[in-house]
Amino acid sequence: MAHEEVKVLSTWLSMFGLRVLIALKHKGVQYEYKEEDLQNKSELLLQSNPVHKKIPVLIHNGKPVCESLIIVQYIDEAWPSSENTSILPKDPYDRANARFWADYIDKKLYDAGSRILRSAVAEEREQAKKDFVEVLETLDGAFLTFSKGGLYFGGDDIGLVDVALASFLCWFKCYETFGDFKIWESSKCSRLPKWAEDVLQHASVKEGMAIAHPDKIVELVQFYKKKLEAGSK
Ligand SMILES: N[C@@H](CCC(=O)N[C@@H](CS)C(=O)NCC(=O)O)C(=O)O
Ligand SMILES: *[C@@H]1O[C@H](CO)[C@@H](O)[C@H](O)[C@H]1NC(C)=O
Ligand SMILES: *[C@@H]1O[C@H](CO)[C@@H](O)[C@H](O)[C@H]1NC(C)=O
Repeated sequence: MAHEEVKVLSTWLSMFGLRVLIALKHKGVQYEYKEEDLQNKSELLLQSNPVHKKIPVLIHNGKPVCESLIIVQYIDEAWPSSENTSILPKDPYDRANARFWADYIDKKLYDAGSRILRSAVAEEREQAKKDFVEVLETLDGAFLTFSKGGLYFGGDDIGLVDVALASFLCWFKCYETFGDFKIWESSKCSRLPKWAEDVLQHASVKEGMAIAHPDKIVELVQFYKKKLEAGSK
């Protein structure tokens, strides 16, 4: 194959950025990783994603692709490689379902998680925790139909929903620390806790997420919360 240039603009703790790294690892694609400072975005980021000015951005042979789920699907199509590393299922109906649940995660889980970290009012925080757990319980229900007896949403190997959700796992410690609760113990999830253990052991996930240590995320969020509190006094 001709020389390929693959760049990823991201930040180490972004659940959206981590999805892109997991997908690239899964496909065995070599890439250059560029850590962005979101307080001081690079010219390359502003040019590559002029609409949202957000990470992650994948730049493939000079052409930028934005929005994490779109990037993951692009990677799946641009590097079809072996059938076994396909991120989207073959069947159109299965593909539609995978996209539905990945979209559900984006619409519901990120928001509830952010509210756990941000809300200063106890009642709001409790509601956020409840919402967060409910989203996981809904996904837990979807798992059985999805996994067809396999370890992952994708069945015997990871698929789009696994990639979309696994990247959140490195934030769970943070949600638990600042929400003062245990996520799985507060939920009625029967299958997802085991899924979480298994997916974190999956080589592509493990390698893709190696830069995002849960303890470092807790430390950083602590730092920003203190700064915000100091600023509001
Ligand atoms: N829907 C986007 C979300 C990306 C996103 O929220 N990126 C954040 C970091 S996690 C960002 O770049 N924020 C910078 C800003 O908003 O200025 C995706 O899936 O890629
Ligand atoms: C912002 O980034 C540029 C290069 O990307 C660097 O030269 C500059 O010092 C940075 N500014 C701050 C305030 O960090
Ligand atoms: C794909 O998976 C099948 C069944 O799990 C296996 O027999 C085959 O060797 C795999 N192919 C590749 C290229 O990994």
